[in-house]
Amino acid sequence: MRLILMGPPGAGKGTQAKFIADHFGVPAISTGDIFRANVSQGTPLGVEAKRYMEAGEYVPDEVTNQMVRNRISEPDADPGFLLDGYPRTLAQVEELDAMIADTGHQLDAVVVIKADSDELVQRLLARSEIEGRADDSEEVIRRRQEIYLAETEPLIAVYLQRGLVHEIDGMGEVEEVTKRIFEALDQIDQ
Ligand code: B4P
Repeated sequence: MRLILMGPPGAGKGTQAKFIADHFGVPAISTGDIFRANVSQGTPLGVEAKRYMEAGEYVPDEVTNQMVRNRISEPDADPGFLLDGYPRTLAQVEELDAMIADTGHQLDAVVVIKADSDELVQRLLARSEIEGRADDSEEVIRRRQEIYLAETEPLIAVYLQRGLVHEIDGMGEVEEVTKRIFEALDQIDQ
Protein backbone atom coordinates (compact mmCIF):
# COMPACT_ATOMS: atom_id res chain seq x y z
CA MET A 1 0.00 0.00 0.00
CA ARG A 2 1.18 3.50 -0.87
CA LEU A 3 -0.85 5.99 1.09
CA ILE A 4 -0.97 9.70 1.82
CA LEU A 5 -2.48 11.15 4.99
CA MET A 6 -3.61 14.77 4.68
CA GLY A 7 -5.50 17.21 6.86
CA PRO A 8 -5.11 20.55 8.61
CA PRO A 9 -2.74 20.96 11.58
CA GLY A 10 -4.30 19.17 14.55
CA ALA A 11 -6.63 16.96 12.51
CA GLY A 12 -4.93 13.84 13.89
CA LYS A 13 -2.46 12.90 11.14
CA GLY A 14 0.41 11.97 13.42
CA THR A 15 -1.99 10.31 15.84
CA GLN A 16 -3.62 8.10 13.19
CA ALA A 17 -0.50 7.49 11.06
CA LYS A 18 0.93 4.92 13.47
CA PHE A 19 -2.28 2.89 13.58
CA ILE A 20 -2.68 2.86 9.80
CA ALA A 21 0.96 1.99 9.17
CA ASP A 22 0.84 -0.90 11.67
CA HIS A 23 -2.40 -2.16 10.16
CA PHE A 24 -0.91 -2.36 6.67
CA GLY A 25 2.64 -3.31 7.72
CA VAL A 26 4.30 -0.30 6.10
CA PRO A 27 6.46 2.46 7.62
CA ALA A 28 4.82 5.77 8.61
CA ILE A 29 6.95 8.53 7.14
CA SER A 30 6.22 11.85 8.85
CA THR A 31 8.06 14.83 7.40
CA GLY A 32 7.27 16.79 10.59
CA ASP A 33 8.83 14.05 12.76
CA ILE A 34 11.93 13.80 10.56
CA PHE A 35 12.40 17.58 10.70
CA ARG A 36 11.94 17.60 14.49
CA ALA A 37 14.47 14.78 14.93
CA ASN A 38 16.98 16.75 12.85
CA VAL A 39 16.30 19.92 14.84
CA SER A 40 16.93 18.16 18.14
CA GLN A 41 20.14 16.56 16.79
CA GLY A 42 21.33 19.93 15.44
CA THR A 43 22.05 18.59 11.92
CA PRO A 44 22.43 21.08 9.02
CA LEU A 45 18.94 20.03 7.83
CA GLY A 46 17.59 20.69 11.33
CA VAL A 47 19.24 24.11 11.52
CA GLU A 48 17.61 25.05 8.20
CA ALA A 49 14.18 23.58 9.04
CA LYS A 50 14.00 25.11 12.53
CA ARG A 51 13.51 28.72 11.47
CA TYR A 52 10.64 27.83 9.15
CA MET A 53 8.90 25.49 11.59
CA GLU A 54 9.07 27.94 14.48
CA ALA A 55 7.33 30.55 12.32
CA GLY A 56 4.69 28.06 11.13
CA GLU A 57 6.02 28.29 7.55
CA TYR A 58 6.69 25.37 5.25
CA VAL A 59 10.26 24.20 4.86
CA PRO A 60 11.39 24.88 1.22
CA ASP A 61 10.31 22.27 -1.33
CA GLU A 62 13.82 21.35 -2.51
CA VAL A 63 14.87 20.46 1.04
CA THR A 64 11.68 18.54 1.82
CA ASN A 65 11.57 16.69 -1.50
CA GLN A 66 15.16 15.49 -1.24
CA MET A 67 14.56 14.31 2.32
CA VAL A 68 11.49 12.28 1.31
CA ARG A 69 13.24 10.86 -1.75
CA ASN A 70 16.06 9.60 0.48
CA ARG A 71 13.63 8.11 2.98
CA ILE A 72 11.46 6.37 0.40
CA SER A 73 14.51 4.73 -1.17
CA GLU A 74 15.29 2.88 2.09
CA PRO A 75 14.54 -0.88 1.91
CA ASP A 76 11.74 -0.85 4.50
CA ALA A 77 9.68 1.35 2.15
CA ASP A 78 9.90 -1.17 -0.74
CA PRO A 79 6.57 -2.87 0.12
CA GLY A 80 4.85 0.49 0.57
CA PHE A 81 4.59 3.47 2.91
CA LEU A 82 2.26 5.91 4.58
CA LEU A 83 3.20 9.56 4.07
CA ASP A 84 2.10 11.77 6.97
CA GLY A 85 2.25 15.49 6.16
CA TYR A 86 3.67 15.14 2.65
CA PRO A 87 2.94 16.39 0.01
CA ARG A 88 1.90 19.85 1.18
CA THR A 89 2.54 21.91 -1.99
CA LEU A 90 1.96 21.41 -5.72
CA ALA A 91 5.72 21.07 -6.28
CA GLN A 92 5.74 18.26 -3.70
CA VAL A 93 2.81 16.52 -5.46
CA GLU A 94 4.76 16.59 -8.72
CA GLU A 95 7.93 15.34 -7.10
CA LEU A 96 6.07 12.53 -5.35
CA ASP A 97 4.50 11.49 -8.66
CA ALA A 98 8.01 11.17 -10.10
CA MET A 99 9.29 9.25 -7.07
CA ILE A 100 6.45 6.74 -7.22
CA ALA A 101 6.77 6.36 -10.99
CA ASP A 102 10.47 5.53 -10.44
CA THR A 103 9.45 2.62 -8.20
CA GLY A 104 7.12 1.24 -10.91
CA HIS A 105 4.16 1.34 -8.52
CA GLN A 106 1.24 3.68 -8.03
CA LEU A 107 -0.48 5.58 -5.25
CA ASP A 108 -3.35 3.61 -3.69
CA ALA A 109 -5.24 6.19 -1.64
CA VAL A 110 -5.25 9.65 -0.08
CA VAL A 111 -6.90 9.87 3.34
CA VAL A 112 -8.07 13.38 4.21
CA ILE A 113 -8.97 13.91 7.86
CA LYS A 114 -11.40 16.77 8.49
CA ALA A 115 -12.26 18.55 11.75
CA ASP A 116 -13.79 21.86 12.91
CA SER A 117 -11.28 24.68 13.05
CA ASP A 118 -12.10 25.58 16.69
CA GLU A 119 -11.48 21.97 17.69
CA LEU A 120 -8.15 22.01 15.82
CA VAL A 121 -6.91 25.05 17.74
CA GLN A 122 -8.03 23.53 21.06
CA ARG A 123 -6.19 20.26 20.36
CA LEU A 124 -2.96 22.02 19.45
CA LEU A 125 -3.12 24.35 22.45
CA ALA A 126 -3.73 21.31 24.66
CA ARG A 127 -0.69 19.60 23.12
CA SER A 128 1.45 22.69 23.75
CA GLU A 129 0.74 22.29 27.48
CA ILE A 130 2.07 18.73 27.37
CA GLU A 131 4.78 18.64 24.72
CA GLY A 132 5.80 22.30 24.50
CA ARG A 133 6.30 22.13 20.72
CA ALA A 134 7.73 25.45 19.48
CA ASP A 135 5.07 25.76 16.75
CA ASP A 136 2.02 25.19 18.99
CA SER A 137 1.60 28.79 20.22
CA GLU A 138 -1.73 30.37 19.26
CA GLU A 139 -0.12 32.83 16.82
CA VAL A 140 1.89 30.14 15.02
CA ILE A 141 -1.09 27.75 14.95
CA ARG A 142 -3.10 30.43 13.10
CA ARG A 143 -0.29 30.92 10.60
CA ARG A 144 -0.09 27.14 10.02
CA GLN A 145 -3.84 27.07 9.40
CA GLU A 146 -3.61 29.95 6.90
CA ILE A 147 -0.81 28.25 4.98
CA TYR A 148 -2.67 24.94 4.98
CA LEU A 149 -5.74 26.62 3.47
CA ALA A 150 -3.71 28.49 0.85
CA GLU A 151 -1.20 25.83 -0.17
CA THR A 152 -2.32 22.37 0.86
CA GLU A 153 -6.12 22.20 0.86
CA PRO A 154 -6.27 22.96 -2.92
CA LEU A 155 -4.19 19.81 -3.53
CA ILE A 156 -7.12 17.65 -2.46
CA ALA A 157 -8.78 18.53 -5.79
CA VAL A 158 -5.80 17.07 -7.66
CA TYR A 159 -6.27 13.71 -5.95
CA LEU A 160 -10.07 13.90 -6.17
CA GLN A 161 -9.68 14.06 -9.95
CA ARG A 162 -7.66 10.86 -9.77
CA GLY A 163 -10.39 9.18 -7.70
CA LEU A 164 -8.05 8.51 -4.77
CA VAL A 165 -9.55 10.58 -1.95
CA HIS A 166 -11.22 9.16 1.16
CA GLU A 167 -12.57 11.97 3.34
CA ILE A 168 -12.75 11.01 7.00
CA ASP A 169 -14.60 12.78 9.81
CA GLY A 170 -11.83 13.49 12.35
CA MET A 171 -14.16 14.60 15.17
CA GLY A 172 -14.76 12.35 18.16
CA GLU A 173 -12.55 9.85 19.97
CA VAL A 174 -9.23 8.77 18.44
CA GLU A 175 -10.45 5.14 18.25
CA GLU A 176 -13.61 6.14 16.38
CA VAL A 177 -11.57 8.04 13.80
CA THR A 178 -9.22 5.05 13.37
CA LYS A 179 -12.22 2.80 12.80
CA ARG A 180 -13.57 5.11 10.09
CA ILE A 181 -10.20 5.13 8.33
CA PHE A 182 -9.89 1.34 8.41
CA GLU A 183 -13.43 0.94 7.05
CA ALA A 184 -12.56 3.19 4.11
CA LEU A 185 -9.15 1.64 3.39
CA ASP A 186 -10.07 -2.00 3.89
CA GLN A 187 -12.40 -1.66 0.90
CA ILE A 188 -9.50 -0.93 -1.42
CA ASP A 189 -7.15 -3.52 0.15
CA GLN A 190 -9.07 -6.51 -1.20
P1 B4P B 1 3.50 18.26 11.35
O1 B4P B 1 4.37 17.57 12.32
O2 B4P B 1 2.97 17.47 10.21
O3 B4P B 1 2.36 18.98 12.24
P2 B4P B 1 0.77 18.97 12.25
O4 B4P B 1 0.20 19.36 10.95
O5 B4P B 1 0.36 19.80 13.43
O6 B4P B 1 0.28 17.53 12.51
P3 B4P B 1 0.55 16.53 13.69
O7 B4P B 1 0.61 15.22 13.01
O8 B4P B 1 1.69 16.86 14.53
O9 B4P B 1 -0.66 16.67 14.70
P4 B4P B 1 -1.98 15.82 14.79
O10 B4P B 1 -2.87 16.44 13.81
O11 B4P B 1 -1.80 14.34 14.73
O12 B4P B 1 4.29 19.52 10.73
C1 B4P B 1 4.95 20.46 11.55
C2 B4P B 1 5.74 21.47 10.69
O13 B4P B 1 6.78 20.79 9.94
C3 B4P B 1 4.95 22.22 9.61
O14 B4P B 1 4.25 23.34 10.13
C4 B4P B 1 6.11 22.62 8.65
O15 B4P B 1 6.86 23.70 9.14
C5 B4P B 1 7.02 21.40 8.66
N1 B4P B 1 6.66 20.44 7.59
C6 B4P B 1 6.18 19.17 7.79
N2 B4P B 1 5.96 18.58 6.59
C7 B4P B 1 6.27 19.48 5.62
C8 B4P B 1 6.22 19.47 4.20
N3 B4P B 1 5.79 18.38 3.52
N4 B4P B 1 6.63 20.57 3.52
C9 B4P B 1 7.08 21.64 4.18
N5 B4P B 1 7.14 21.75 5.52
C10 B4P B 1 6.74 20.67 6.25
O16 B4P B 1 -2.46 15.98 16.32
C11 B4P B 1 -2.55 17.21 16.98
C12 B4P B 1 -3.03 17.02 18.43
O17 B4P B 1 -4.40 16.59 18.45
C13 B4P B 1 -2.27 15.98 19.24
O18 B4P B 1 -2.03 16.49 20.52
C14 B4P B 1 -3.22 14.79 19.33
O19 B4P B 1 -3.05 14.06 20.53
C15 B4P B 1 -4.57 15.46 19.30
N6 B4P B 1 -5.60 14.62 18.70
C16 B4P B 1 -5.49 13.89 17.56
N7 B4P B 1 -6.64 13.25 17.29
C17 B4P B 1 -7.54 13.62 18.28
C18 B4P B 1 -8.92 13.31 18.55
N8 B4P B 1 -9.65 12.51 17.76
N9 B4P B 1 -9.49 13.90 19.63
C19 B4P B 1 -8.78 14.70 20.43
N10 B4P B 1 -7.48 15.03 20.23
C20 B4P B 1 -6.86 14.49 19.17
